[in-house]
Amino acid sequence: MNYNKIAEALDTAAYEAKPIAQISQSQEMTLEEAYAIQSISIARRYIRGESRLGLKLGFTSKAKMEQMGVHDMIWGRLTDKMMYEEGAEISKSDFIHPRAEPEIAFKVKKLIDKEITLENAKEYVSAVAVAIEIIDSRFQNFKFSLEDVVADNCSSAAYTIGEWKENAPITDIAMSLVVDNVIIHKGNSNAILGNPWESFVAAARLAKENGEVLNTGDVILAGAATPAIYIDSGQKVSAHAEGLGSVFLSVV
Ligand code: OOG
Ligand code: MG
Repeated sequence: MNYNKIAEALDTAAYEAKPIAQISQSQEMTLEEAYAIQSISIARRYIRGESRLGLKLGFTSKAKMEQMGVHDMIWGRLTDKMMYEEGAEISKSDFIHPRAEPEIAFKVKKLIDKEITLENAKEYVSAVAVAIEIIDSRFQNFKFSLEDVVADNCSSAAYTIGEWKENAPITDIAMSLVVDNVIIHKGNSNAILGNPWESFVAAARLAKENGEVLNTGDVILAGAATPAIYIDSGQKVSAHAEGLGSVFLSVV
């Protein structure tokens, strides 16, 4: 398998907003190979000048696993180019078939260089916030195997984060995804691994296992609490989380 070639095809598909065929349709790929391809593809972004801002987890809720037919937690990288200011306009033509989902974001307080637990996780988080993640699979028809989506940096495309809150509770809070004032999906933060703090603990573990570091100021996206929805030009998309407030993007 030519890792470089596949990484380049995925990176170009994202850059040009043109979908490609699933890798798994033409060749076998292990999960390890998929993560290696993800690294190479993201390195191409770093070479273009993007910088890493943090990590995201995916398929941390049943709602998402069932929607996408994939059943294992995955992780990917977030870069500064993917970050949009709260309330920003995002241009649909920069994406292939973008979808939005409501998320919880963590801000890392200090370097994490060992495994952490549910009991001490809060010591490593300076603030939490509600967020919208825009996912945009680089594969045709948004269809993929677990290995495909891992190689594709877990469909990461864009995100925006609401006001950071230092001590807001995030367990068992209501969350929703709203388009033009219509509630599209409702959920609860505990849909994320039973408790969204588990997602932060998992991010620290996965980072350590994979030679990534969680640095002061990094952003961690916990994974969506509800299914995602396709978005379109002219829409105002917002995510809401009880006690954290809301955040929106305008699609143009
Ligand atoms: C993969 C990304 C999953 C989440 O929050 O579960 C994800 C996808 O659905 O395309 O970001
Ligand atoms: Mg997500």
